[in-house]
Amino acid sequence: MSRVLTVGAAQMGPIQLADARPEVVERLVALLRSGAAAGCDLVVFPELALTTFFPRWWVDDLADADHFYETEMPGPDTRPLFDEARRLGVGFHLGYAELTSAGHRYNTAILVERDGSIVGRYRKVHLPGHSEHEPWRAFQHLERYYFEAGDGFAVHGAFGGVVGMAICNDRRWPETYRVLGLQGCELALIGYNTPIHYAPDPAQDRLQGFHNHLVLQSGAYQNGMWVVGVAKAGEEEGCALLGESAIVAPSGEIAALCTTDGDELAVAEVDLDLCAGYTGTLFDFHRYRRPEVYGRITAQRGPEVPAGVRAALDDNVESTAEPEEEGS
Ligand code: CDV
Repeated sequence: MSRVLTVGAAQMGPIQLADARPEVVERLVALLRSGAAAGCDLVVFPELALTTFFPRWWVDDLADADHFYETEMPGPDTRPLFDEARRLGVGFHLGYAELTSAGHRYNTAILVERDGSIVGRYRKVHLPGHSEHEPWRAFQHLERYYFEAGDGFAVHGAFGGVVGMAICNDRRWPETYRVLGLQGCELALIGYNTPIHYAPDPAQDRLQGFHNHLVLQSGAYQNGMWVVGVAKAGEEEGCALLGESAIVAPSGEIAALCTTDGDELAVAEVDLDLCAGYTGTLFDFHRYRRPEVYGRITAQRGPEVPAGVRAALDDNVESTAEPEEEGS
């Protein structure tokens, strides 16, 4: 059986506060149709693809933001996307804000097969930003206020292969790809909303595009998997979002790239059998990894410099200190 899929990275231009959900879904349906015309089996939409990136504003009462969340999937507004997917025989991946019946809030993505059935759901693990109002920022990044963290990375047997999901900031963490890779992931789908301005360290602003491709490409290569990174891009409510959505091969090479900041589809032929060229050789995890050597350290939350090394560093600080002047 052929394991070559045609995959579309369906980048979106900005979604403004005033844009109603049905209008946004119409844009998604239009991208899905473009995907069908290009022969796509799977179209990948960004993180929070149904709304503006609302964590950029503070609200005193979380309930005032309820309208940004989906309480069912599909719901009345999103059903046309599912219906069109089934009609066209094109699957999709969609990021959205989820509010559960128990009142939990997640930054979520789902994977939908070509028959319109949901085959997987993922809740973002690495939540960036802050949880308190920080008025000094040009705009907020309150994901830690609006969402609870998900609790794991899973893979799904879908589209004739092994498919995993991650969301935005997850893509910067090597653990994301490795945890997926250790479960045999061949195709990782990752939507993102990345402001070009990074308030805690603006020196990183000029590097946003470089860092984006750096992590997508290294994650793909070091784990022998295809990675599809898809942006919501452009000027959204005064905040410039990075585009440069890309489909990356297990070689680490970019196979398809978006070149605008608007709604745009970049398409690639994704041969899942290429993964084995890496996972069966250089990155044969079973043969070459040494989990018994790095297990204790990787379980730590942060750097814990061993006591002996800390003492040596402290000695070094003392020995390089300016000698005290005689007689002082
Ligand atoms: N939506 C995100 O997760 N954005 C982060 C920004 C805040 C750094 C990102 O990693 O792109």
